Amino acid sequence: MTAQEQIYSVIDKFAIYGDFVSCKPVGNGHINNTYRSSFNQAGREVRYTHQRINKAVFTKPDQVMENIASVTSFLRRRYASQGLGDVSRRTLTVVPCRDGRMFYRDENGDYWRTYLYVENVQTYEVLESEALAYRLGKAIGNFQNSLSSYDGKRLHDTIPRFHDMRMRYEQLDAALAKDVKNRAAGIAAELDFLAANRERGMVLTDGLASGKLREGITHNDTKVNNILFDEKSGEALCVIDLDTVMPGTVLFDTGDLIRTATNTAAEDEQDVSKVRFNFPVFKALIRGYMEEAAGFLSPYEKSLIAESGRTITQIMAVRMITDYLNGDVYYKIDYPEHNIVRARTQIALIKAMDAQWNDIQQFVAGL
Ligand code: GN1
Ligand code: MG
Repeated sequence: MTAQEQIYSVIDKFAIYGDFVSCKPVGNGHINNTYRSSFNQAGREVRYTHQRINKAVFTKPDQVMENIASVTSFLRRRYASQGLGDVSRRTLTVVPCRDGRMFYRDENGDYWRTYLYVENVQTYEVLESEALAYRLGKAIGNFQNSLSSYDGKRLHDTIPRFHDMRMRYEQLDAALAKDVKNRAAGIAAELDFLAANRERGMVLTDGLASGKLREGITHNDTKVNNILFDEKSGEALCVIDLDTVMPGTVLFDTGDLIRTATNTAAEDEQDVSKVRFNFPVFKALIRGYMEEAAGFLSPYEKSLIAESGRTITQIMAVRMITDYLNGDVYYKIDYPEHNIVRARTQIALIKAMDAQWNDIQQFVAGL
């Protein structure tokens, strides 16, 4: 079987009508494999996104799909009831299998899913424009605000304690104790930095445990390149990559948004001198965010907005270094140093935030 025939045998399980034209791998996720297909439906081209779900990371793909279906159908109803147009471009649409299931399990035990492809959109790895940052902040604020009225059944914890800093540090400790690749000695400075910041990093985890932070719905991966911008209007339209929607504090998402939108460099920039905290972008981002989120955030949540950006950047550094020490078993890598390069950009970003910390806090407090 050729690669096209192989992929077609999977795609054919989904309730797609029309004639198959082509399919190719796309995307730059660290976890799943993504493809885009094109069909000829009665003379019109219709495109779809297909993904093979990483079963080492998502051990309960059926629960992942249940979460996604719950959230997307809630959002679709809400956007429609608000009279918003273009609803199928504002949230992902799951295309079920011909047998009605939301996923297909192939002969290797791999799980696949299909979405309508959202046309005429653009994504960004690095955000330079304040106008786009403002729209991005609004989109995530709106996403959180919309889901704050979610009334369906509680979502599954598909990756338990996903953003639990205590657990992530315990995983780092375990990786360090084994040091299977003898890499620890070469990254003493990074390990020292993480050790010095350990207690401070617990604020969101402890807040959830004590009830000072409310449990809501979290996307858990609101990095800039997971938001689709309309090609024409520039509106931040759709939040994609819903694999990790789970119960959690909304600040996980606010934090990941800050982490990725304010970094002047890519997550895996090798030249750390290019990593700076983009203050004008941060201001625009949080202005847009607060327009949507101010109404439902508690005073305590508001007080932790900037801290959430620092904390989520830190948890990424912890996870990337853990994977580096474990011999790169979790994230996809393109070269042996990839994980430590990613971690170094995170640490550089935290240092850049710290250099302007008072101004950052003052700006948020002043809103
Ligand atoms: C992974 O799905 P993807 O590749 O965008 C990771 C996120 C990290 C992100 C860092 C399930 O996301 O938690 O923030 O990489 N997803 C999972 O870029 O671990
Ligand atoms: Mg993801």
